[in-house]
Amino acid sequence: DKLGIPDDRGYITFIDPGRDNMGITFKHIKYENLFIYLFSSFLVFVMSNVIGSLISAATDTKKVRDLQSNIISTSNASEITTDHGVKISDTDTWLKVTNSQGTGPSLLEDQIAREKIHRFDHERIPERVVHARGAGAHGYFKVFDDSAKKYTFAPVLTDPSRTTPIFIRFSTVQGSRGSADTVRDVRGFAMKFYTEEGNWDLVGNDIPVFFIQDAIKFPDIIHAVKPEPKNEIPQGQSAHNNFWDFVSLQPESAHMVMWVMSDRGIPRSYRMMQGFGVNTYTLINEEGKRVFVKFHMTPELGVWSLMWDEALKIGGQDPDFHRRDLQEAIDNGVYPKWAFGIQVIEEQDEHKFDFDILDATKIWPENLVPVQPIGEFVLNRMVDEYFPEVEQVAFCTSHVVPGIGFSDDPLLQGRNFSYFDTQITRLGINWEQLPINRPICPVMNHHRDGKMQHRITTGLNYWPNRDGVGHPVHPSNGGFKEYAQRMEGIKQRARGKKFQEHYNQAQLFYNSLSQIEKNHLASAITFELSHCDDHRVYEAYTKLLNNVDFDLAKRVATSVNGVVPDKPAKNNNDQTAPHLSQLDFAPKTPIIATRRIAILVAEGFNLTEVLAVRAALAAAKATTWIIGPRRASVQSSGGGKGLVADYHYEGQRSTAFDAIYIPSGAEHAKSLMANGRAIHWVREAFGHCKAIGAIGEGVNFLDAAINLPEVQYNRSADSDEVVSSYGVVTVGKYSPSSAVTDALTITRGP
Ligand code: HDE
Repeated sequence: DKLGIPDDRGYITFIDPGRDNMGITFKHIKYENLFIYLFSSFLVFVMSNVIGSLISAATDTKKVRDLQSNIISTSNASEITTDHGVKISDTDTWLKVTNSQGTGPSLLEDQIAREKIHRFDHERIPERVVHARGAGAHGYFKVFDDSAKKYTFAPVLTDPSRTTPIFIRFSTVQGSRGSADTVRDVRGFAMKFYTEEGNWDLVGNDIPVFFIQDAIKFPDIIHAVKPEPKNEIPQGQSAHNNFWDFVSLQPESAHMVMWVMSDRGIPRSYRMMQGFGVNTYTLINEEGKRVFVKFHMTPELGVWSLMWDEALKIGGQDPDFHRRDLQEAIDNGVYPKWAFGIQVIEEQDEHKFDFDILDATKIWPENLVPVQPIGEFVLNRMVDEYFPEVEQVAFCTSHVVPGIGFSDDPLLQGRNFSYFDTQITRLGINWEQLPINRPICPVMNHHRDGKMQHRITTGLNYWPNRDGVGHPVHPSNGGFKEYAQRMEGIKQRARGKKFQEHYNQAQLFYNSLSQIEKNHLASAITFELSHCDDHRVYEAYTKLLNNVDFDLAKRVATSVNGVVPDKPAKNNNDQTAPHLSQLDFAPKTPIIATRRIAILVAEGFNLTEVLAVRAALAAAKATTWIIGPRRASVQSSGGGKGLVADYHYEGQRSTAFDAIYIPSGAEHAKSLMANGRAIHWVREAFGHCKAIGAIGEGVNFLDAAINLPEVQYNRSADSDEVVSSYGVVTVGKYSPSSAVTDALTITRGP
């Protein structure tokens, strides 16, 4: 009723159509500023369209264009045919010999029905032996400058004029293809760079170390963690006897176990995870000099995790939580972004450290070897079809490009054999010809035939040949050349001397965590060992834990009937290192972009206020969802038309959201108070440490639901002062002042 009429303070409210994808925004600004506002809106409109077209240019990478030639749309070819191209007149009825009733035996002669069933029977391929469940997206990679030139001549890492198309597949390790996303596990972070010099696969994880030092142990650790062989239980979990049995007998896993049991094991989003190449690789520069390198990916949004209780619940409520989250962010144009960094150790410094730099159970602490940011990458395009892209993408650690090489890291050496091999079982020998895997640069060689050969190559198929075709390329013209490494040694099965020490860095990691993270870690190990019923297992692990930390071991052992130590098994020298605690990654200015905010409403809520808060949140690129008593129109105060709820209270749980906002409105607050599910909504969110905001009568509801004396509220109906305690932000009266909207756009804390 006040639209377009300046109020007594000279403010005017008007509808601003289409500034964002919510369609309508209410604006409330000073009358005399109206012209400036509209002019600036026009500029924003023009600029966003210019930026929009630049973004779509970046989405359209050379790899995306390459894939287009394989895309067939069902919408522009509406007629159905057999695989051999004959049009089909009936897809619903098998050819039969019918009696007078129209029934009778089906005929094998029906080649159309046979083809349909055959094709269906063979739709599945073996899932990955590990990392079976995953999600993937396209994007691009760019370096900031040529600062890495002193280490490598690889243009992908040194040429700032290049935009390299990438594809990333995130995954869990233990569960099968249909398992839940939010289980406690390591996450795969596998990157394919489609460079002009060939594909470079950086197959990493969200944790910088690994369970084992030597690749020959991989089948053992995986057999131990996977569901137990006798009954295929448990799915998507390491909380069972066999896993803890193995790690108690394999102390080199102690460091990695600390990481997986920390909050890193239950990320909030793939977009909020660090990535690590884990293994030690090498870089070679134009002078032929070699350095050791580790690769780091650091998310712009910070490194955030779920609470364990949330993770458990989401596992049932939305098993696709992380997959959906990636899709939602990309669909909303808030593209996930990471900085790309390298840690470098000169060859002559290889033995300078008290750990072996080739041991994948060790990090290179950043106080000793800082990460140098050299570039960034963005994911900006979801796949067109899951199977041909995410399921058929195949990574190989052995795929490097000139300027990048391997090291003698014994885990990497074994991986370099395993990945190619496993793709043959999964996809067949010609897997590199699949659209998602084929390089964007020319491929030419004398490999031939094999199942599902797609190329038709004319000419000679061996080298040397009389035509001189398909010839090797000199390194000065881009031919791959291995680094000439001096070698001398004894052939034996052995591990390096420094590979024998297993607890220093497990301790370093634990020491570097905040108290909250330590508590979570202790609870996680307690949960896991509580699920082991063989006393030999939980006794052995609690005993081992005392080598990491005395207090931790005591705490866990007491809870799980383990071996409670009376003194530390190993001195704790209290050493810490930067960037091991997730808190070190919190963005300096909190970012609310892509966070999901639930607006809890009942009949009689304050619409103007909800629209204003919603617009403020949308401007900060958060998404808002109306949760109401029914998924239909919910009236606003004074019987207004209100809004259509996105979900019924029962249709979504608080676990799917990062924060909740409860608007004012007397009737609405009363109804919420009388609704057990609504009360559960905010209690659960509070228990999960989420930000909760309330205004006016919404505060009364909040107070009734979270009846804790420690939480302070602003209940004063005429005060717009923001009171914030325990993540609960309240204000008596809504005003369009920035303090209120700023307060409501806080992200949740750690
Ligand atoms: Fe893997 N790993 N791995 N792995 N790994 C596979 O390859 C293997 C290891 C990682 O999204 C398999 O294509 C061995 C470390 C990711 O498609 C297989 C060893 C790291 C993915 C394989 C390791 C990883 C895989 C199964 C011990 C972090 C998923 C399917 C030496 C740096 C890639 C496949 C995707 C997948 C073998 C250890 C990461 C069997 C032998 C360490 C992200 O080849």
